[in-house]
Amino acid sequence: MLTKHLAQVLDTLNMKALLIWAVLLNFYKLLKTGDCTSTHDQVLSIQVTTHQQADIVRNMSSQYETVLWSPASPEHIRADTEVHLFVPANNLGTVTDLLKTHHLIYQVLLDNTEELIEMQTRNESSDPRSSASYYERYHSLEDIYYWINKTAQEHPDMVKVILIGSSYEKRPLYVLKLSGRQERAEKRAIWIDCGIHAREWISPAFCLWFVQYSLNFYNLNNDITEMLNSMDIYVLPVMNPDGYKYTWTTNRMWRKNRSLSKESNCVGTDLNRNFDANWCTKGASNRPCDEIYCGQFPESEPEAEAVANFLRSHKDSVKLYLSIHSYGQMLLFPYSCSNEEVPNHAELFELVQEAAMKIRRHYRNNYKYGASAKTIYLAPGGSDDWAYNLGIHYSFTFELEDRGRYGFLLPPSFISKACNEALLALKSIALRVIQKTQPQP
Ligand code: 9B3
Ligand code: ZN
Ligand code: ZN
Repeated sequence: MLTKHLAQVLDTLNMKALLIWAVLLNFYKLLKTGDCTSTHDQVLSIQVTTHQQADIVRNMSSQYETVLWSPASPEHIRADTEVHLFVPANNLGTVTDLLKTHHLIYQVLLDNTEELIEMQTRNESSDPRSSASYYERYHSLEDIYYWINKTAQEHPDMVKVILIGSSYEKRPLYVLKLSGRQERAEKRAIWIDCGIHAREWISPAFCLWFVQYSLNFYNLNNDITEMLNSMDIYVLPVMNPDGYKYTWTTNRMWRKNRSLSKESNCVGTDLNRNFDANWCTKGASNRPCDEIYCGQFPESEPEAEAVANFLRSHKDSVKLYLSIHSYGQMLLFPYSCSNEEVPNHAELFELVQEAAMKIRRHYRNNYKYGASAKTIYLAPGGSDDWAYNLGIHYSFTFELEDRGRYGFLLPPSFISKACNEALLALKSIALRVIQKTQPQP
């Protein structure tokens, strides 16, 4: 009897303790995540409606310690633009106060980017509990170099590694040359580059995905078999190794390469503004501190020069040029550097339209498509425009997933869908280009 009573008393005490504990815990959570006291770096989506608001957000993005995610540069912020802005925790109060003062509508797109970054870099060294394959994870630069070597060793009949140059910090730029087992006299070729921009991690992931798919499904999938039998495929998995490395070690939001400027303390040139296509005109910047800095002169950067040299020496065989970026879900073609239409605009438009339609059907996902200048923004110095002017008249830039939900911090679980979509578009375009460029007997 006594023991029963005692047990009841103890029980109520326990309940009370639990209650107090729960209240304290919630209070603590509130403190940690409360609107104005977030302890996390965030990404805000800001709705810019008027010209004055555009001026404010443009200034804000350059004045405070923030990183513009979309558009790539403040000058592209106009009335009626959706702006994605990364704001470090220590600037969040100031930035959101300013937005509120100017009646700018915003929402928190990502309220804890550190957690997402942790997700992207976790199970790097094959976590045995993870069911995701090697290709459904992001990889460090060292891992990718190791993978290049191993892939070539395991498929000596189909893969050759070509060193095309080195980066500013003297890292090697390796291209994988994929070839089918059928010998043909004059082999045409496809060029694919990934990782021009350091923070666009899905891009190198796609290059790895594509190589793996090609090797596994050669002689099993008709499309890839036909592609590899008629074309050699050159794949550059990371055009900007220094920048990519930097995003893994120091700053996840880095875009440019890592070259030191002579005129200022700022680091990095935008490699996709460094090619010789209306170089450094409107849509690029001559200020070394800007995200879209065009560099000292066209091909001033060793990474851009290496790619340009390789393509110049292979320009007769390369029929299709493809550059992989993120994010935004777009299939783009030249020009970006001019509002002018290229001579085969209609033909290129049909190719991306068909590819986008296939993505819509298979994956229920919408991709925008069209000439870059009209679809994304006017921007000179891009690799696709340069390749086009070199004579590679099937030249494209893909912007992979997503549309801004996660942006550059796309979780690993989305890699397979993003890559399969791009693969479908690539196959669709490549097979058409093979038909169109059939050598005349
Ligand atoms: C930019 C240019 Cl200059 C081009 N020729 N093609 C595509 C783009 C868009 C990418 C960029 O460099 O800003 C998007 Se990340
Ligand atoms: Zn945090
Ligand atoms: Zn990019």
